[in-house]
Amino acid sequence: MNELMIQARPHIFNFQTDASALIVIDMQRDFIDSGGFGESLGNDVSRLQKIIPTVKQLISGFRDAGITIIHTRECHLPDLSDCPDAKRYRGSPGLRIGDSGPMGRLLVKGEPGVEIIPALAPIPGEKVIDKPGKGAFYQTDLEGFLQDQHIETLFFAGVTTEVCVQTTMREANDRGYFCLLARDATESYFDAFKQTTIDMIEAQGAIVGWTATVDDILASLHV
Ligand code: TIU
Repeated sequence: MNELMIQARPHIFNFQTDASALIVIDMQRDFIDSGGFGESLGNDVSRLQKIIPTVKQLISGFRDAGITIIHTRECHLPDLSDCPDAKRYRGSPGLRIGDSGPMGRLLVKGEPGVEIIPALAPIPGEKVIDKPGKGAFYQTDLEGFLQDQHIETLFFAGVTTEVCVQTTMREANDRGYFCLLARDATESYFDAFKQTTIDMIEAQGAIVGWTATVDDILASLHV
């Protein structure tokens, strides 16, 4: 497979499609729709809805190019045995993880709020990783899956930029993966946090990884 090239920041990013995967982080109703976990924390969830079209475009392009796609969902077992008190009793949200809201129990596996939004739903064959942490490597089979598939390069999209996306990207970077964040396919509840996260990732010669626009990523794939 030929090496492809993206006009990325802070400099050009090279990758091979057969050694790459796209990880779409937590595009779940609980973060994006009204009445879920994100809103219970006091956030304006409509902010995250802006990126749905670009994430969709990115997923379609990767599907067309035959590149591995992985979706993650932040969620817990119904008995909350994988949700430490330090997470559940953080702050003073309107509803806590495990409490019942309009989309079922917040961040509990099997409940409607945990589902990925219909516009970005996985298709058969795409891996879905349920994760109890902010990072997708913590207490999941992600690392083994990537090793089995001989993946070296990870593309990232999803929410929120500075929480689950950045945590997962840092975990991946430490494990030796080349990481690129699609800057217009990620969003935060806070403008400044999104921008600062992108700046941090790119700084010091791509200390955590590279960033690029969805158009530039897809241009490299000729899709
Ligand atoms: N998926 C993810 O980022 N989980 C969060 O809790 N994010 C917040 O910004 N709260």
